[in-house]
Amino acid sequence: MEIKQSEFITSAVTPNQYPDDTRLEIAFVGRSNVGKSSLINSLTNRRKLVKVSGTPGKTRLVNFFLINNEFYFVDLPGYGYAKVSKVEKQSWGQIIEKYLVNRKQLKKIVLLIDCRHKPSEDDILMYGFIKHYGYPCLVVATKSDKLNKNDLVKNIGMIRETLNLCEDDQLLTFSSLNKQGKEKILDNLDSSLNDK
Ligand SMILES: Nc1nc2c(ncn2[C@@H]2O[C@H](COP(=O)(O)OP(=O)(O)O)[C@@H](O)[C@H]2O)c(=O)[nH]1
Ligand SMILES: [Mg+2]
Repeated sequence: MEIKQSEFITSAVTPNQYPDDTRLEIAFVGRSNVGKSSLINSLTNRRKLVKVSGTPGKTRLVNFFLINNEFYFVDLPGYGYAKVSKVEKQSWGQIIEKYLVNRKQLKKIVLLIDCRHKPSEDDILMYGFIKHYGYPCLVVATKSDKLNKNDLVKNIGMIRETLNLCEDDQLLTFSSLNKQGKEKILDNLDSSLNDK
């Protein structure tokens, strides 16, 4: 799949603000600073479709981008930012949950994990959430340029194990610096969009 066109459509908090559309969706989620904006920009060949590392943890919005006029990328708010209050954490959970409940056009969730670190409690909860609602998941281990090959292989195993990844869910690595893994991720998303 090649992404030729990408366009910001809207930011939403509540479901009545989501686009009134039945086109399929792929959602992206992960802790803040994991490289989510950088991944979306790389996949869409855009430098600034999504803002990279502004104030971490400050965006509590679900952002919809129309891709190739065919489907949406949905950028979910990042989590795990240490300085947010309990109330903010609750509102984050509610925003995510409202989106995940019953989203028929949602074909896959891309969960981003920094390849250098063991998945956090929040990452484990998020993966559980995704599986609870029954969505297929692609785990992307980000910032692969930061590790040598041996350590990367080792950490991929560790991430799989820590998340207790089910057999159907794939894990791919990615670097926004050298674009390692970009084609495989696009192929993976393409097949999710095309299987009926
Ligand atoms: N070395 C390296 N740094 C990255 C990579 N992806 C993102 N970053 C850096 O990590 C920080 C957070 O990136 P961003 O995309 O804004 O993360 P987000 O908060 O998850 O949207 C920024 O300083 C990026 O330049 C990567 O693949 N390799
Ligand atoms: Mg971001």
